[in-house]
Amino acid sequence: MKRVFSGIKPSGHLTLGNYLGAVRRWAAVDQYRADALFCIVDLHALTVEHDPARVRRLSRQAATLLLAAGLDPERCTVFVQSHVDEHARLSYLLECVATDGEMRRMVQYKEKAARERDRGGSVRLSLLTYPVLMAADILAYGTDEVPVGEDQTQHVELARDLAVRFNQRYGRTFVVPRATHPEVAARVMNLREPGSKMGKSDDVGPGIVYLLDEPDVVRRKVMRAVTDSGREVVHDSAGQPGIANLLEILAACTGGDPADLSGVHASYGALKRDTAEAVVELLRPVQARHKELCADPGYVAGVLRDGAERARAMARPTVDAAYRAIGLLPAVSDTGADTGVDTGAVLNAAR
Ligand code: AQP
Repeated sequence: MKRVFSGIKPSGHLTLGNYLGAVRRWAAVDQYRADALFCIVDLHALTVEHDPARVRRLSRQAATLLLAAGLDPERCTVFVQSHVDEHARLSYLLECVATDGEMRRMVQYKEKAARERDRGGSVRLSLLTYPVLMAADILAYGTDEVPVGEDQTQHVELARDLAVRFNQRYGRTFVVPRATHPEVAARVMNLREPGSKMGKSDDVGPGIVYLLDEPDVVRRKVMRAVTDSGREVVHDSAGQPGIANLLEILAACTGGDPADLSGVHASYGALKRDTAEAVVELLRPVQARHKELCADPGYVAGVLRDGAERARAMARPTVDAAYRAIGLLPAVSDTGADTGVDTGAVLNAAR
């Protein structure tokens, strides 16, 4: 069975972009077809200025929403990154394989660092290095596939590069993963700025639909989406990015193809009305289940506790093998050879 790993960062409230680009697929497809792990990657939320109480609150909320979206702890492992030390342990080893130039080329680093500097703030070192931590998140589990939105492609490529490099230098230790994306809505754009991704930590709030937005708030945001200067409702990402974004969202909500929706609506207003209603209906069951789960925080905490235990047991053999492969002396007596790595056995044990 394939191993799947993906994560979500508690850096803001979950958005429609998170749902259509990642979470919906995790719940509808990945947990059924693979041995799947889904992680609240809380350490990644510390790479920019943060409020500790808010990160804690958002971590709980993200976990509750993942379960509300349909992740079933009987079928997949749901856990919090900081509960499993193996992520940080492995991250340091991978930093010893990655290069500084490689990190500085990361688009998200360049964009976020520029934003921090514009605000007059300082750039945390972790903002530069977190893609290595993300590689560790993925590689620790012998992951084959990483279901993500398009924005994460470069980071998964880095994980692949580091896995290949490590294996070449120190012996085959890691599975080389690959990213998978949804066919539609792999990059949902901000409704007010269709040139920018709908990101949960963005400043342009009115252009972001949050999973917990009330129906009327969703309607208002969609009805006020920026449209383009043309009048025809056609799918043309380059010429009409605002309309193309709405068509992608509508198609993703209704299970269609955005190109097939070209010409169906007589006006921008009609498209917006249909899109708003489709989003409201899509979110309705998630919001209802979220409300139920909020009444039972002990259940969510239990899922996370069990998930962390399972995840630890899955990650430890691979991370221990990487420690031995790279040349670190085992803390306890080890009967293995000098390298300490029986790579085939480790890869199998991790799966
Ligand atoms: N707009 C989006 N369209 C499609 N997929 C998206 N994802 C995020 N935004 C979109 C996918 O959701 C998963 C979790 O994302 P994340 O928590 O890593 O990042 P974020 O929601 O984009 O949050 P931030 O804080 O605003 O992060 P940055 O600025 O780093 O992007 C991922 O699979 C992601 O692809």
